[in-house]
Amino acid sequence: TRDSAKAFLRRNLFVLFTIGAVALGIILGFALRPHNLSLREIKYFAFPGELLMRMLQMLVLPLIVSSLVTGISSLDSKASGKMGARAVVYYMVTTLIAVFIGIVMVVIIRPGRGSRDSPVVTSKNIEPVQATDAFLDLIRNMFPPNLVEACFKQYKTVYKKIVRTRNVTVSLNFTDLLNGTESHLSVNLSKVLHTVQETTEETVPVSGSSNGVNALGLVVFSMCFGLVIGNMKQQGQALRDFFDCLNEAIMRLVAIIIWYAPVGIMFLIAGKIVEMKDLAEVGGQLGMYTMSVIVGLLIHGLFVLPLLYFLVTRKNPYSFISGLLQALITALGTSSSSATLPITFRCLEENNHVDKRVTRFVLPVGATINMDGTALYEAVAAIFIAQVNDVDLNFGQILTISITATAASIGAAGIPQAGLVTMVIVLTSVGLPTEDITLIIAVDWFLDRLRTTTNVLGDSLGAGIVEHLSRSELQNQDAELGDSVIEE
Ligand code: DAS
Repeated sequence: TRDSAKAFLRRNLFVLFTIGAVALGIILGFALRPHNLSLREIKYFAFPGELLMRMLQMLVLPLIVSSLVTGISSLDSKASGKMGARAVVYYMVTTLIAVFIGIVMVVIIRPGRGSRDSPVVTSKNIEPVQATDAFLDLIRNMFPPNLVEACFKQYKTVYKKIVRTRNVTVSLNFTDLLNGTESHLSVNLSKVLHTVQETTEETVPVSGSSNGVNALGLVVFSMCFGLVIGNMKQQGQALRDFFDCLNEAIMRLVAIIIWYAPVGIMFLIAGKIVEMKDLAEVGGQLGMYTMSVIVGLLIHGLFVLPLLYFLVTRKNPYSFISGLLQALITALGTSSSSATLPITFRCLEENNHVDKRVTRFVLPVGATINMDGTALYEAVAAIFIAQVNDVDLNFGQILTISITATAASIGAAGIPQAGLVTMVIVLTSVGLPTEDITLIIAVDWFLDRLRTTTNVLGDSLGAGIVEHLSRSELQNQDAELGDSVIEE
């Protein structure tokens, strides 16, 4: 009992310590705002947070490879095939539910309403990219070399069109819902998009594609490699031991970094709060849009996913979620599900005791292609932009948005604001003006954190569900292992 009390304290004391760090980060951020620090000063101030991101990113690629290779090679191909199928079905079902929730929210709340006069864009000589081209382009680029690069290329094409029509100034006249006053938002597009491009360029290398390898391609390679050495029986034993040891070593590094995480998260949050625009600038429509996304994510993350977990496992989902708090807070702080992956592993294996053969297989794949929060967000944002442009979407277009939002979430890398980049696909698929992404940028840094947390929650509950559904295969494997040990 002394050990269990110690473990309980270490786990919960630590989570409380991290929650305290988040609160401190928020206080520190608001305390520093009046000092109007320059971007450069903010970068230096938030460096301890950047340090945490880089430490975690350093682990992501070796962790994905070692856990997938070890996980798959330790299962016979029949078991891993069944487990993989269960994981993919779970990913698709939960992502489509998330998109559906998003669409219901944005249609009911209608944040984009009230733009009495349709937006007046002074010069809109930007022909929308044909929806079919964008969609076919997306399918063609779905797999390596790299969907993120493909979206970025797409994004750049659109961006060049906009910049070519230099100094396009979008002036939107709409009633500010909260204050009921006439609002007028005019923004010099090329300048803002340039900033967005810089930000995106800055974040895209972070996805582990900095050394030219992209996470999605790596997942596919590691799964194939794991299957092959898993079938090499004795001959592949040395490699299996190597990757098993590599995985163990990475997890020990995580155990060290996790003690620094609260400090890093504190500075990440404080830095973002210092940098964010004045909330007063966030017009009424944007406030309603933000609320639509938040309510949608809460419904999906706190009701739908836990209900699904309960229906399948008959266990209390909230005690399972209480073991994930450290990972959820890290996702909130880093807004990167890839960077959070090492901590997600640790929470599931140490706190929730999920079988390593399941986590090593399901988590790296989930963190790369299962993003419920992002899918929900892309659907809400696209329909919000349609509402602001007084475009009435028909059923076919809403269906297209559902499909492209799902595809865009699969393609989004687990890096900060990846969802903003892949949003281009969804907007072009229904011919909506992609430059209107600038309308939602002001709140994206905040919504990104919430949707990333939902992504991590979806992956983690998925691991619990897949483990429950695969318990017979796992028990058979244990029995076989047991027999082989007795034979030896
Ligand atoms: N930040 C992404 C992630 O890490 C999600 C997104 O940008 O939509 O999951």
